[in-house]
Amino acid sequence: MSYTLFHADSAVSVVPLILLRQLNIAHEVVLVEYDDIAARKDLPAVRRLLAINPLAQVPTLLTPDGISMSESTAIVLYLLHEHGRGTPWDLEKLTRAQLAGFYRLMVVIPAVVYPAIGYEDFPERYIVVPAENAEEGKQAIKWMKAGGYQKLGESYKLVESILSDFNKRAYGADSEATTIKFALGTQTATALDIMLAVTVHYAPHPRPKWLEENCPRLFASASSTVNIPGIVDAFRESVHLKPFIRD
Ligand SMILES: N[C@@H](CCC(=O)N[C@@H](CS)C(=O)NCC(=O)O)C(=O)O
Repeated sequence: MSYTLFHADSAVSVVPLILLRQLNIAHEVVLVEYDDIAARKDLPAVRRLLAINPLAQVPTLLTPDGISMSESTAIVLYLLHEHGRGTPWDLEKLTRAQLAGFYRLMVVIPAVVYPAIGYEDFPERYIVVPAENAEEGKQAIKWMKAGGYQKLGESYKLVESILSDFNKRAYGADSEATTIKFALGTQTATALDIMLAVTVHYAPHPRPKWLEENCPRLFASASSTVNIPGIVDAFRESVHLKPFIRD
């Protein structure tokens, strides 16, 4: 029995997809269309997904024991726990300080950044417009989208400030001037870098310019990760995840 990953092109499920590949874990991918799951279309793959996750989210991962897992951070931590020991992705390699930064950001991303993506991309999901107020509803959705865009920018700037503060505290004030390749100042990428490398693709438009101008540290470390041989393939395969590829 192997893992089964429910995955949609250009979705957050690219994170566990990269990790499954990096850790050489046997897995099957069930590809779903994002629009089909959002519309709950009556299709075999969508029915299979709904049966194990009522929110029909990607990623959803079925473990070899038949346990359904959602939430990218939970999935990443589980895969590292089960298969990461002794690999370049082993969390044992991190210092205490790096581990603190790792856990904080692994939760901040899905708790703060991902919801803001939804406010901007799908404002209509968060507002119920009575039929007789259809016109005002359109205006309200426009305002909600504008507010979502603002929140989205704030959430990326929050990640930038956490990275900047972390690096100053962990490595001293001069660390700003040194070239730190990966988010937590490690020599090789961590699973957090994979998470950030995917997350940067949903930053405010224009991408990648907005991120480079507003979040230079995040931009630099995520661009390094996107372009790692073996990881870059997952971005090349995706329709919308190309702006950070260097070539
Ligand atoms: N907090 C979740 C977010 C996953 C998520 O919302 N994924 C989106 C695609 S990027 C999704 O499946 N949306 C389906 C829907 O909302 O209907 C995680 O970190 O895995």
